[in-house]
Amino acid sequence: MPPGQSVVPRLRRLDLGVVPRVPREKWDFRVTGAVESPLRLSWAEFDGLPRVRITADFHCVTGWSRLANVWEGVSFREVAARARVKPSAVSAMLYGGEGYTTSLPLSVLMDEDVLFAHTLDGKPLPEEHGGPMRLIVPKRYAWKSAKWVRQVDLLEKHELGYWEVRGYSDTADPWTEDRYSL
Ligand SMILES: Nc1nc2c(c(=O)[nH]1)N[C@H]1C(S)=C(S)[C@@H](COP(=O)(O)O)O[C@H]1N2
Ligand SMILES: [Mo]
Repeated sequence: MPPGQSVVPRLRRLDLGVVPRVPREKWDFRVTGAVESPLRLSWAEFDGLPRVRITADFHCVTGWSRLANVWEGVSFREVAARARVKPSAVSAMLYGGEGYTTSLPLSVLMDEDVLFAHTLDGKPLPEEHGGPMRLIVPKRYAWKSAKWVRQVDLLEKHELGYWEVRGYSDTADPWTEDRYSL
């Protein structure tokens, strides 16, 4: 366990208090910015992409960890390859459907355990935990795991997201208790 964390039996819901509810037939997922082939995927198209499954712990900066979550979804790598990310891209901004943002360097996102997850513990991802789809970045504190992702924008210059501009660490490594940037 990373220092300062304690185990909880279930994920606790933590967000800005707004759940964006989008019917599957209106849902889309866009990949924009520094890419050769911008993508706009319908739910059916996204759901049809090759799947990966990982088992990973989830560490919230407020001190709880839920261990051994089984996430299934589409790897960031897979999406990046389909959009043909330009060599000039250095990072990406993730947009949650309710206005939340977070960003990560491309080198972190290209890790094989980073995925756009639509399934948790064998069931469709519950709405309050980011369904129909969220990012999962197991090696970072959970605010990097954006819920309700609708867009990923590839950047040629790194930018900060919602919590990162409010004093939370941009690197967010649980193992070094890298919680705050102040
Ligand atoms: N879209 C969106 N994603 C978000 C957040 C949010 O407010 N909006 N909160 C983050 C934070 S701070 C945490 S701890 C996790 C919590 O995920 P959970 O509610 O599924 O446990 O979601 C992260 N992703
Ligand atoms: Mo959090």
